[in-house]
Amino acid sequence: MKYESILYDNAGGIARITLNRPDRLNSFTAAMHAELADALARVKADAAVRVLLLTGAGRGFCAGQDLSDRAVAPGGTPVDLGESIGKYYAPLVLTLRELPLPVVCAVNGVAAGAGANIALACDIVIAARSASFVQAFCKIGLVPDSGGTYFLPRLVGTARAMGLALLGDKLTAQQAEEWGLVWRCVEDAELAPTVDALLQHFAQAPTRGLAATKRALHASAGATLAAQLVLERDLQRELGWSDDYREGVAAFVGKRPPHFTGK
Ligand code: T3D
Repeated sequence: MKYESILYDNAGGIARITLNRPDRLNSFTAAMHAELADALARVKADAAVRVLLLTGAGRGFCAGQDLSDRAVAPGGTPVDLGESIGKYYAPLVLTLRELPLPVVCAVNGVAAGAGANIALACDIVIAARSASFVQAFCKIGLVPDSGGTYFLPRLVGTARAMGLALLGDKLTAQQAEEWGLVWRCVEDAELAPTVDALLQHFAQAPTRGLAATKRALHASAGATLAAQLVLERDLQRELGWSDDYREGVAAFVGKRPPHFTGK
C-alpha cells in the first residue's frame, strides 16, 4: 500500500509511524485509518521490530476525527458514528495496546479528541512542553471515544477525568505530566533527542519481558490480586525459558553489559 497520510520507517529494530496531514493537524480520515492499519499490521508481522514510535508531523500531534472528511450538516442524512468507531478507532486502540513490544508516543503538539486518547493508549507518552491535550468531544456533542472513558479515570482519577471530559479545556503538557496522564513533559527542543534515546534503549532491551510486563499491567485494571499472581507466575515461567533471561543473568554475574536479542 502506498502511504499518503502517514510516514513509515522501519530500521534497526525501530518502527516509526508519523501521522502526516499537518495542514489539518493530522486529523483522521478514512484513508489515514487504512494506511495506519496497514503499517501496524506490518509492525506486528515483523519479529525484528522491538519498539514502535507514533508521532505527528508539523505543529500538531493529532486533532482526532477530520470533521470535514464526510458531510455532517443540520437536517442532513445522519452518519453512523458507531460504524466509524467499530471499524477504525476501537481496533486501532486495541492494536496499540496488544502489540507485544513497547509503543512510544511522542506528542509533538496538540492532541485533541481521538488524537488525545490514541496517545493515551500508547505505553510511554512523552510530550513536548508546547503540546496540549483536549477532550474535544463535549464541544460537538459526543462522548470521549478511543478508550477515553477507560484511560482517563484510571490515569487521573474520576474528578479530573470528569473535568477534562465535560469541559473540554486544554490541559498543558506540564500539567499532564503532573497529573500522571503522561510519562514525561520535555522542552520542545529536547523531544526528538529524548525520544531517540528511548527508542535506542528499547531496541536493545529484552523485548519479550517488556511485552509480558505490558500485558500484565494492562490486565491488572480488571483483575483480582489472586488472578494477577497467577498471571505473573505464568508469564515468569515463559520468560524463564527465554534467551534474554539467561543472557541477563549471565551478564550480571559476569559483570558485563547484556546483549539482548528479544528472544
Ligand atoms: O466521527 C467519527 O468517526 C467518530 C469519532 C470521533 C473521534 C473524534 O476525534 S471527535 C473529535 C474531533 N476533533 C475535534 O473536535 C477537534 C477540533 N479541533 C480543535 O478543537 C482545534 O483545532 C484544536 C484544539 C485541535 C487546535 O486548535 P488550534 O487553534 O491550535 O488550531 P486551529 O486553527 O483550530 O486548527 C488548524 C487547522 O486545522 C484549521 O484549518 P484552517 O483554518 O487553517 O484551514 C482547522 O480547521 C484544522 N483542523 C483542526 N482540527 C480539525 C481540523 N480540520 C478537520 N478536522 C479536525 N478535527
